[in-house]
Amino acid sequence: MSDESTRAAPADVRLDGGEEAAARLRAARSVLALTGAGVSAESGVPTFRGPEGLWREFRPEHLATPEAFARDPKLVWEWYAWRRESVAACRPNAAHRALAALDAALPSFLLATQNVDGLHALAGSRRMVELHGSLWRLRCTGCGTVADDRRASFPELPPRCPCGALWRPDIVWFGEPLPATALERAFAAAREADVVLVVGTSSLVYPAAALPYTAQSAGAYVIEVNPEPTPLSGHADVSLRGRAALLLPALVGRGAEALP
Ligand code: BJW
Ligand code: ZN
Repeated sequence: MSDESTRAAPADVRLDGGEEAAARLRAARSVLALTGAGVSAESGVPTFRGPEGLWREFRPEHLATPEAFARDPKLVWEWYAWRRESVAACRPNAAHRALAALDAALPSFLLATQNVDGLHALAGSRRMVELHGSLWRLRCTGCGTVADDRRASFPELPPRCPCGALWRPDIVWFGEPLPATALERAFAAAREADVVLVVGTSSLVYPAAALPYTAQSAGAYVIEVNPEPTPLSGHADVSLRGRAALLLPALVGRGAEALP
């Protein structure tokens, strides 16, 4: 999927309420970025909620829970096989690249993503935790082996580990705990951050949604980037209304000029 329409932010792009945000980012020593499905929307990856969301067609409790997998692993795997195939054709957009540039420029930085699509890593982000797992990893329900897997298709669905038990996607479903080390790193970064960038998330799913509040309580300046208001909007120090692939390059570009 091309991102030509979003490759360059116009030089005169207006960041309503963004001057202060850019200045805070320019002055920041330690930044936490929290991203959600909206950051990949302009790469062609569907979001979960909203008019075009994945869950307009599929009920989450039918597919994204351990109970659903126990009831019908083939159905759940068909959904994931379809998503792997469609996401494999998607490429990072200007928002992913802007966050990779911040990673490269700042002394202290962490990207905590809720996304499972792998596009941040493809864009070059390095200091990153995947809070909800990855579409590109499998976990054995028997022996617990975790394996990277980018196969375009599987010989049979549901796929099986060499030990004979079923593979499941290494993704955090509702009611399951988030990976402990990733979560600890994210909350530690939230407590240390001068600035938190919250991009493309509905801020509904916990515990990830708690990160900006933790950071703000510890003194951080919170910048939200989202075309729609969310439950965080009234609490963020500034809420920039617009598409991530347009606003982030402008915000980070201005901030990046003076970064050490
Ligand atoms: C753009 C844009 C553009 C569009 N540019 N923006 C407290 C209160 C109530 C409930 C709970 C609570 N704490 C925990 C819970 C339960 C639950 C939860 O949060 N439920 C809420 C929904 C109420 N949480 C959990 O169950 C978590 N586990 C847990 O808490 O475990 C506790 C435990 C401890 C110890 C032992 C056992 C248990 C797990 C949560 C797992 C979330 N997993 C999912 C799906 C996985 C399936 C899959 O991917 O295959 O992860 S849910 C789904 O939502 C996915 C996402 O990562 C996550 C967040 O969604 P996101 O990214 O915000 O996407 P959208 O679609 O919601 O929003 C997109 C946004 O982008 C919108 O705002 C658009 O406007 C915007 N946008 N275009 C910028 N171009
Ligand atoms: Zn196994």
